[in-house]
Amino acid sequence: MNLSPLQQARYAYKPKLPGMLRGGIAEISVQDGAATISVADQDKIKALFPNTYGKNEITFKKGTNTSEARKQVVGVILSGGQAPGGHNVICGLYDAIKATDSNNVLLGFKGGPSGLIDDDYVEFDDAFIDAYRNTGGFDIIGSGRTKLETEEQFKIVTEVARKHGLTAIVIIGGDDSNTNAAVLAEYMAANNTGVQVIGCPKTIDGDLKNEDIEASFGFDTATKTYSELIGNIERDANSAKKYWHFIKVMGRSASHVALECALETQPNICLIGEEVAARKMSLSAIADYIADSVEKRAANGDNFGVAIIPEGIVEFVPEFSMLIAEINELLAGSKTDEFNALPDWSAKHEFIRNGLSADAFKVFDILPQFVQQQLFLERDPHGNVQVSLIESEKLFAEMVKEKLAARKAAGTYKGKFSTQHHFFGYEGRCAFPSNFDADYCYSLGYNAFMLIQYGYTGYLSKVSNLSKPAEEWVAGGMPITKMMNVERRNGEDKPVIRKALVELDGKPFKYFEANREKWAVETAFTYPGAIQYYGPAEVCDLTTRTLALEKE
Ligand code: FBP
Repeated sequence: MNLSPLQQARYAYKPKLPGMLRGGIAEISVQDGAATISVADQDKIKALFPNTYGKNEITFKKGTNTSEARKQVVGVILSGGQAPGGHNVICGLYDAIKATDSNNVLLGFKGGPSGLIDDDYVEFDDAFIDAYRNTGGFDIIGSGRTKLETEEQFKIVTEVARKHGLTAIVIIGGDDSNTNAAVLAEYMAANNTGVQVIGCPKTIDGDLKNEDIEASFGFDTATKTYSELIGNIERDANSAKKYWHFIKVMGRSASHVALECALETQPNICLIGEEVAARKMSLSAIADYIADSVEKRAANGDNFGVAIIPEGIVEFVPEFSMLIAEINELLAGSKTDEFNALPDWSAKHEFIRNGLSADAFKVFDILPQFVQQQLFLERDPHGNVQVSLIESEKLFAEMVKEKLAARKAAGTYKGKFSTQHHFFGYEGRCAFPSNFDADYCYSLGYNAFMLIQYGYTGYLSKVSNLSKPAEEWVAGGMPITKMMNVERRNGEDKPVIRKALVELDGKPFKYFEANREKWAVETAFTYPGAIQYYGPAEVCDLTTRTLALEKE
């Protein structure tokens, strides 16, 4: 294999563990905390999880290891979208397993949760693991989005576990995957299989966090990668002084990624989906808001700027959600075939005009034609609109252009408006993990094994106090049921981990809100530069602005 110099150097990097996990397995003891209850719907969650509900939170500390010595055979899966640091979770898990007993075994099930169903696995050894230390990506065993949720799937997993003598399964995933980890843990306990299930909090979207989990892994590296690119674009914009750049950043639903990038780079505009929903902003109001900044900057002679658009934005616009719901209805069942058989776009447009309510058609009608067509042509296997494919960065650039043309005609705006468009998503999901993510992920994996060794199940591996140096981090575990409530999903009440949206009264948003009017008019760009792996800790080990502000 050809290795880049950085890859070789990163192999040698020794991730930092929380102080309490340093000094060897024999010196890690456990301290029981308070019993837990779920964040809401306690009676319902308790009834659904009779074997795993209400357990104590726990913290590891230095002391004599009192866990029972037994051979451990652990299976691990990566679930959902890639996030930098996933490899290090597996490396930390492996190191703790082998440090406890070299006869212990770690199996990696391939391609995500489906690997557990298909019994497609690899047994890790030192050489295998060493080739992935401190690297980005999930290619060590691959990932997938199959959901482990049905009784039938659980029976197969139990069979696979029995075949390999698995004592535990570690699920590295987001809110949905960890919800499924809790359900699997309950099933395994209820059926006396002896298989423990532990989750690890992953997602670049940053929406798996709560009073216990301070950050999901991958958010740090992904936002730093996007912020580097956005800073570079800002500098280009400020050099050329001729383009407005519309930059969409990933985050399927919540706007944490966009907000963090804005805090890092101070762009002229950053939309926050949660605010758009709270203020019930229309598409036209959003376009006016951006056009105001363009106009004010143009009055100062600055015909350039940068606007950050979160990937999930359109779903937060109430009128747009209504339009999507009507389109899904309009093309339900055989009507898709009828629509597809129409000869051209003008016939299709007529079909749409006749099928939508007057209000929905009004919204449809203000959309640029390429977005109108995207709404109808790119559909998921269930026939639903694929909102994530909508090029919202182009949509808003186009709508702002129309607003400015009207303002020019009215004589209020005299500037020039040329745009460039970008989408940053996949660029950040497999970057070499920052020191923070390399350390955090390794710690999560190492800690996950301590939870297994001490016999816990249905717990999320928890490492907190993350805004402090790693030495001061606190390692422990939290029953996943504590983070759950009941929500309506696909017409059914389901126990799920509550997704964390941007809090409009939280410190990160408040800081942004207090500064954004200035940023909208002045050129207050900041240039974070590339992630640094070697050098002073205040440059290399810095965590996100979001976490720093939350922990202020
Ligand atoms: P997870 O929630 O699984 O961590 O994935 C998040 C994400 O990176 C989103 O930001 C993005 O919308 C999505 O995955 C894209 O994934 P895919 O290419 O599978 O649609």
